[in-house]
Amino acid sequence: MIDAALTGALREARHVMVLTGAGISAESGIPTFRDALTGLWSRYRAEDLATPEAFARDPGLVWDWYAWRRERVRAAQPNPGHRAIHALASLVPRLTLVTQNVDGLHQRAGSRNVIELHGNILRTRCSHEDRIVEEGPGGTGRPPRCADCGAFLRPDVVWFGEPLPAEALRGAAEAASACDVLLVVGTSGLVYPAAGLPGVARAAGVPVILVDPQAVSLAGQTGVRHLVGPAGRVLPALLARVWPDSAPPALPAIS
Ligand code: BJW
Repeated sequence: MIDAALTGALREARHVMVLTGAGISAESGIPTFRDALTGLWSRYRAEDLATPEAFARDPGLVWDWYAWRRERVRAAQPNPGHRAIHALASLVPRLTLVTQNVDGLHQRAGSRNVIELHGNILRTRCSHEDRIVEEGPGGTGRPPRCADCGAFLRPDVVWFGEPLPAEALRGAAEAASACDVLLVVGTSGLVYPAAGLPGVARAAGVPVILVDPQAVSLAGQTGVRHLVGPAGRVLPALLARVWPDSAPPALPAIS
């Protein structure tokens, strides 16, 4: 329920942090990872596809799987949840948007300075030199090779067992302890270190608002308000309730 305490906390916040996961893009047709029927990990094994060991064992398989996912991402469009978060940036003095997603849909909805904790599937980097490279029109092999050193190219994403980009993680942790409200949207909270960020906020006394259709483990914690439902419906409704006069006209009112 969106009550006065919740609307007041958001209306008075000078710095809002938003942490998103795969759920924010579900309504754009991008599968989540752990949803029981439709999640990627219900059909594929993470160990076979999203680890450095898997890439070393079968680089062609991993490359093809990411090429398939990249096409889905290219064909997808941002949804009302992404657009509500973009709108929120103009309604609060400061917004830090941190995402675990690799799909770039926040940026395509208009959000700027997005902190990407797990990289971006549309970028490619050299597996040897860790340098971002343009794949180039002639990039045929499975995977194509780096024009400079000949090593395989790989998607610029963070696999299990790999460190997150240090600056992104530092920025996210700083924002989690310094913000006035943390909005957590569409993440199961099972993958660390991103899953530790709400704990950083709670330890600093920051109120947490969770938007997720499921009762994920964060839902029952002290200081956490859970708005149950899909982000594409809940976030526009939340903005319309907190800023009835200034929310963009496209945002629906709630009863
Ligand atoms: C909706 C919705 C709608 C649905 N609206 N909501 C501490 C404890 C235990 C383990 C570890 C630990 N620290 C580190 C680890 C190991 C590991 C880890 O966390 N393992 C656990 C799984 C056990 N972490 C790592 O390995 C990380 N690296 C690391 O720690 O390095 C240390 C190191 C330091 C120095 C040197 C070397 C190493 C790396 C983690 C990388 C994660 N990578 C992936 C793949 C990215 C690339 C790709 O896309 O293929 O990232 S895995 C996958 O999970 C992806 C996601 O970003 C991440 C999180 O998933 P997310 O977003 O939460 O999705 P779901 O599906 O889980 O949840 C979706 C939610 O949406 C659900 O709640 C739904 O209900 C909801 N929903 N529809 C709103 N319409």
